[in-house]
Amino acid sequence: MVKVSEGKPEPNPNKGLPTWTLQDFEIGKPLGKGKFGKVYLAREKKSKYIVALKVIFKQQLEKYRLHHQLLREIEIQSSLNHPNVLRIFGWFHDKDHFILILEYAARGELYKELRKSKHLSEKHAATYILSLTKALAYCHEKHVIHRDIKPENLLLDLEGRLKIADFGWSVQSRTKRHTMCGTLDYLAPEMVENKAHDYTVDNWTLGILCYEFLYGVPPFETESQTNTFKRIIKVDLSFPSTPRVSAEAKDLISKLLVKDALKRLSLQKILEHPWIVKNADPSGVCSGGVSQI
Ligand code: AK3
Repeated sequence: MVKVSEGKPEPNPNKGLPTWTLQDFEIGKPLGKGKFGKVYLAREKKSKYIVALKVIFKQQLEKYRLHHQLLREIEIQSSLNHPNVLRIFGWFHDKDHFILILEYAARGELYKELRKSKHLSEKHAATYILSLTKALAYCHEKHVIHRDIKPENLLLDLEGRLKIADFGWSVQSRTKRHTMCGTLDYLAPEMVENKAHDYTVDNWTLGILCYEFLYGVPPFETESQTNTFKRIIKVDLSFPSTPRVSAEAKDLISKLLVKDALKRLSLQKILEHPWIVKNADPSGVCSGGVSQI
């Protein structure tokens, strides 16, 4: 992959390397619709290599002035190499589109699996949380904060291995950061209140996801943004009696959904947590079926 300098594309960013065009690919079925465009299954004609192509409308990028953000995503994601982080192989553009060449995740969005089965078994939930924790520990080591982890951005490969995707809102930073917007459900209190934040926002999100995997809904969901905001800043957390969830799982969630960012369980401590140790498959592979009930 090609490195892009932060914010400014080089006059010829591909310097001597082959530049891809849409003609190099056979385009297959659409895999999903995201912000700013569609994702297609595709095959590179010469190598027959299967990839996913995310086609982004330039007009949309310009409207929201997000060019620099897309280039930052490409730079950050191409510097990451981890089994639980979706690879970006390259990018190109034509008159109207930016196209990202991505690793294909054959089993698609975890979100769909969660909606289909309502909630996951403790085994599967713990395995996904373990994979996510490992991926985030790797990202944080490289000073990358994802900041937009939610079920829609979690993909599954053919074997059911979790892949974090879409680093569009990520930052590479050693210091505290401000800003951003979007759906509130997965955001830490310091982010919804627009305060300075650091990599511990991703730890909060792990608590949210762990809850959602086990109960099927995020913990602070309400009918309105205002009320979700209020519940997040109060950390208004409760555990329904159904589905039945183990005390150890609730213990982990309670230690992640902590208002004081410094007191949230560290990623290392998550790896050692009894619920993870007891339930997670260290290989990270989740087979076809989902709920145990
Ligand atoms: C299987 N699906 C950033 C901006 C604007 C692979 C867009 C499968 C899939 C698949 C992005 C993305 C993505 C990965 C997942 C694509 F910065 N990286 S999307 C659904 N099923 N296999 N990929 N989906 C910005 F300007 F704001 C617009 C982006 N970035 O969309 N990145």
